[in-house]
Order: sequence, then C-alpha cells, then structure tokens
Amino acid sequence: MDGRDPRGRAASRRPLKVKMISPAKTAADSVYWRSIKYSLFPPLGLATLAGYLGEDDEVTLQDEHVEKLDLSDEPDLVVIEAYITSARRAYRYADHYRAKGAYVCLGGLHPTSLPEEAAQHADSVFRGPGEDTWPAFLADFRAGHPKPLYHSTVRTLAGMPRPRRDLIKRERYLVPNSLVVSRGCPHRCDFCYKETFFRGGRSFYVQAVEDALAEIDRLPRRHLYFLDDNLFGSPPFAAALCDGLRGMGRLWQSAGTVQGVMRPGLLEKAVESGLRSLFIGFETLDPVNLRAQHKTQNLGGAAEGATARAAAGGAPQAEYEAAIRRLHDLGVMVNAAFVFGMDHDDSSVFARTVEWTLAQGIETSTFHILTPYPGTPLERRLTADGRVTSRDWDLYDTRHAVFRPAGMSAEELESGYWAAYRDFYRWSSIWKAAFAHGDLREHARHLAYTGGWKKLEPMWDLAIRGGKVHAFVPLLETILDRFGSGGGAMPGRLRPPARASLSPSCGGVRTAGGKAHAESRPKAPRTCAAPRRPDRVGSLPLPSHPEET
Ligand code: B12
Ligand code: SF4
Repeated sequence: MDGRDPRGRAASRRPLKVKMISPAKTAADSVYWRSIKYSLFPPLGLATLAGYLGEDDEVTLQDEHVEKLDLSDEPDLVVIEAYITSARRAYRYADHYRAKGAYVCLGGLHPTSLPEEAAQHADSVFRGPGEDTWPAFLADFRAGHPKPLYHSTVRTLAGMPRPRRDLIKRERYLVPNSLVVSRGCPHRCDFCYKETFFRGGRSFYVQAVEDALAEIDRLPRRHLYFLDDNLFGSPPFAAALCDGLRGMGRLWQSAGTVQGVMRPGLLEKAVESGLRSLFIGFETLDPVNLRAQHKTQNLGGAAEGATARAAAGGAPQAEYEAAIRRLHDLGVMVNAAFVFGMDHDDSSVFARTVEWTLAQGIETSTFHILTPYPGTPLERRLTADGRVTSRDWDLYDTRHAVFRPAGMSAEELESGYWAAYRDFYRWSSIWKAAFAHGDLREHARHLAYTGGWKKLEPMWDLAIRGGKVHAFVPLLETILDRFGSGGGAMPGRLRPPARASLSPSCGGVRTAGGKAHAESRPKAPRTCAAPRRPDRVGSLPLPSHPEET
C-alpha cells in the first residue's frame, strides 16, 4: 500500500461527505399501495454506524422505505445496508455511486451471507455486526488504505457511541423509538439468519443495563419497541433491564420465546415495567417439525412446570397454550408467528393453525413461508437435496415458495399462506378470537383493536402519501390508553394469576390502570403502538414484531 485506497485516493484528514442508504424492496413511491409496515421503524443499523463518524463529517441518511432517494449528490463515501430482499436495489445504488467515483461500502445481512456477490458492487464489504469493523475501516480509509473485506470478530456493545437519531426523520415513522439492547439469540434454529450473521464471534451478547437505560431515557414520548431477536435471551439481563425500566412510565413491545414467558417471575417484571405485547415465534404446532428445525426450546427446556408437560408429551400445544394464558392473564397481547412449509406440513396445516390461533384468542398473527436464507443450515440441507428452486432474492420475502416443499406443492404452499392471512383476519374470525376471552370487556377490546386496525388500512395509505404518519401517534395512543384500564400492568398493580380469559389484551400498547397510569406518567408526551400489515391481502394487524421468520 502506498497510502492510497484501492480507487486511488490518498490519505486525508479532511471531513468526509458520507451518504447512508437503506434501500427498500421496492420503491417507496408506489402509486398503488403504501404498506404501513415499511413506515414503522427507522434504519437503526445505519444510525448506529453514523455514531462512529467525526463531528465535522457531513452525513445524510436516506431510507427508501419512506422517501424517494436523491441520487444526484456527490458523496465521498457511500454506506449501504442490504437485506436479502433489498439486495438488488442496494447493488444498483452501489453501482451508481461507484460510477460517480464515490467509495462504496456494503454491509448488513445479505453481504454477510454472500460477500463475493456483494463485492462485485462495492469497494469494501462488511460481514457481521459493524461495531468493530466500521471504526477499523474508518481509520483505514482516512489513512488511505481501506481493505476490500472486513469480518467482524470482536463482539461487544461496550463503548458503542449513541446512534445518531438526529439523522432519522421521525415524522415519517410510526415507531421512531425502536432500539436494540442485545444482539443475536442464545438458540440456534436451522432456518434463522442468526448463525450465518454472527459467524466468527459470539452470537449473543447484551448491552450494559445502564447504557441501555441511558439510551431509553433520552427517547421522547412513552412508547418503545425493542427490536432484539429475543429480549429474554439472558434472564438476568432482562430482569435487570425491567427493574431499571420500572417507574420510567414506558410502554413497550418486544420479541421473546415461549421459554422466556414460562420462566417464573420474569414476565411479571416485564409487565410491571411496561410490556404490552410480545411477538413469539411459535413457528409450528408439529413437534416433528420443531425437532427437524432444531427449535426444541419450544418443546420445553429451561422453564419449570408447564414446560415439562410439552417435553413429556412431545407436542408443543400444551406449552404454547400455557404461555398464551400467562401473557393474557397479565394483560399482554400476543403476536404469534408461524412458518409454513416445513417437511412435516401437508396442505391441512393452514386451516389447523388458524383454527388453533383463534381458539387461543391470539390478537395478531404473522404467517411466513419457510425461506432458505443463504448460509443457514436449512439452505445447506435443501440445496444438498436439490430442492431450492429459485435464487431470485426478491422472492425471498417469506411470501414465496423458493423451494420444493415435502408435503405439498409449491402452489399449495403459496395459496395456503394467503388463505391463512385471509382466514385469520376475516371478520368472523376476529369475532371468534375475541370471544375466546372471558368477559364482555375482553371481547370488546379484542374486537376494537383487531377490527379497528383492519378498518384503518386506507388511512395509513393516505397518511404515508401525505408524510403524516407520525401525526397519528397521539390519536393511537389515546385509543390504546383507554383500553388499557383493565390490564394489570402498572407497578404494584399486577393482577394475580387468573383464569385464562380474564385478562385484557390489546393492540400492543395498552396502559394498565388508567388513572394510576397517569400518575406514573413521565414528563414526555405519550405515544402509541405500531400497527402493521404484512401484506396487501391480509388485513392490518395490531402492532406486532417485524421479525419475519
Ligand atoms: C426492523 C426490521 C424490519 C423493518 C426494516 C426497518 C429498517 N428500516 O431497517 C421492516 C418492517 C421494514 C422489515 C421488513 C422485512 N424484513 Co425485517 N427485520 C427487522 C429486524 C427485526 C431489526 C433490524 C434492525 O434494526 N436491527 C438492529 C440494527 C442495529 O442491526 P442491523 O440493521 O443488522 O445493523 C448492524 C449490522 O447489520 C451492520 N451493518 C448493517 N449495514 C451495514 C453497512 C456497513 C457498511 C457496515 C460496516 C455494517 C453494516 O452494522 C449494524 C450495527 O451492528 C430484523 C431482525 C434483526 N434482529 O436484525 C429483521 C430482518 C432483518 N428482516 C428480515 C426479513 C426477511 C424481512 C422481510 C423480507 C420480511 C417480509 N416477509 O416482508 C421484509 C423486507 C424488508 C425489505 N425492505 O427488504 C430478516 C432478514 C433476512 C435476511 N437474510 O436478509 C430479518 C433478519 C428477520 C429474521 N429473523 O429473519 N424488517
Ligand atoms: S428463530 Fe428466534 S429463537 Fe431461533 S435462533 Fe433465531 S432468534 Fe433465536
């Protein structure tokens, strides 16, 4: 190296002009429909990386999910985050800026899985989380000798600068207060992106609780959304976080596991600190499928009592039902995620699954078609068996069958997937699920939330077009607040375990205790939950988690 980067630039200490881009699966200016799903969360990964830049560097962050990209600028450095479904557009923008002479960096989940593919469009490719590689690259770049490939190995969130939330256009998002306080997950399910992404270092680690609380403290309004894969992955960490959160007057949503829910005491702490809805990857009701995907933690394990039932009987339903009862008893809404197309599924799986979710009074469900993300054990297995039928990454959106299923045709899998959404969110189903709860108030709450959101779909479309998504936050919060009065979620007001159907459940954010709630309210104004709709055909579900597989 002669002090020049591979594209001929000499070492320089001058401020950098940096452009950060989160490309969307499709352009955000569709004339047909704008899904609220894409206006929920800001690009937190890029905002995190921006935190490592110098104070005098000039940074622009554009998120194609919510705005039309300005491609006419002349940055020195372009930073693009690519997911599998946005890879095609990410490469297009990378090529565009390279042709203009900018230095282009590609990172995120897809370049991590397929660095050689990404390298055709980038000057530097990054594998894994960026907290170690990104500052190393910046030093190399400023010194004039950046490397073509950086692979993260040092996994820690200690000393991480604060994400540059000032770069986020808050008014364009319904849930600007998203955050992650851990990375990864202690489990290893075959279909999950996680093992591929974290290869080369630890695959589960947490932030210092005081750092997490400090970040929370600086977020305005009340509502928080933890995007962590599994917030309860470390019970001591989760318990300490909840202890710290208690009394901060926050309302929050997150993802957890059946195991985490069944752990004695932890859920109660979470509810006391403001948990209002939990995304849970039930994935399948079939124990053979769970074992094949190495998701045996859903069959029992760490938790006592009810967990043992599932382990003994082999079927997960008893355990799932116990977890749902526990959540509902504490006033927590359940967003259940299922994956269709595992080898033990046949074409009866769709109706059976929907029927079961309705019988449990589950408020929202997200359904997915099994998708072999590159680099996962699932992908390796299906590829070895010659069953992968498409490498068109645009189709890897969990709505398309990109492999040959074992127990049905690909067409049956796709049509069954759409039918599941239709059947879960049809009015008769909403009524049925609502009446699975115990009393009139529960019925009304379920109907109001699930049905109400369903009716709001056209409104979201208009709000997004008008750039007014955030204006709906106070309204939503008020609605959710009203319905929260019966829940047992305020500090000191935890409801005792009751019969399954007694507790209220709601659209994700529900204050618990009306008046008492107002008393514990922080100075910041209140916010609301994040409704989303997974697709055009399905109706708008309640606030739920974006994790899609
Ligand atoms: C929020 C979210 C969304 C939001 C996106 C919001 C946004 N603007 O980013 C929405 C709801 C739109 C969404 C949609 C979808 N999602 Co999504 N989503 C997530 C979720 C839960 C959190 C992402 C996040 O913010 N993470 C926290 C930040 C800090 O981490 P990060 O973004 O990964 O960034 C770090 C590193 O990746 C790295 N990095 C990233 N870019 C770069 C660039 C450079 C240069 C460098 C150095 C480093 C670097 O450094 C960052 C800091 O460590 C993840 C799960 C997860 N835990 O990550 C799934 C996830 C990313 N989604 C996934 C999927 C499949 C989808 C959908 C296809 C699902 C569907 N059925 O529709 C759609 C398609 C989206 C699209 N546009 O293509 C998969 C991706 C699989 C894959 N291999 O790409 C994930 C991993 C879920 C899962 N468990 O499988 N999603
Ligand atoms: S699917 Fe969920 S539980 Fe399994 S490894 Fe991934 S994040 Fe963890």
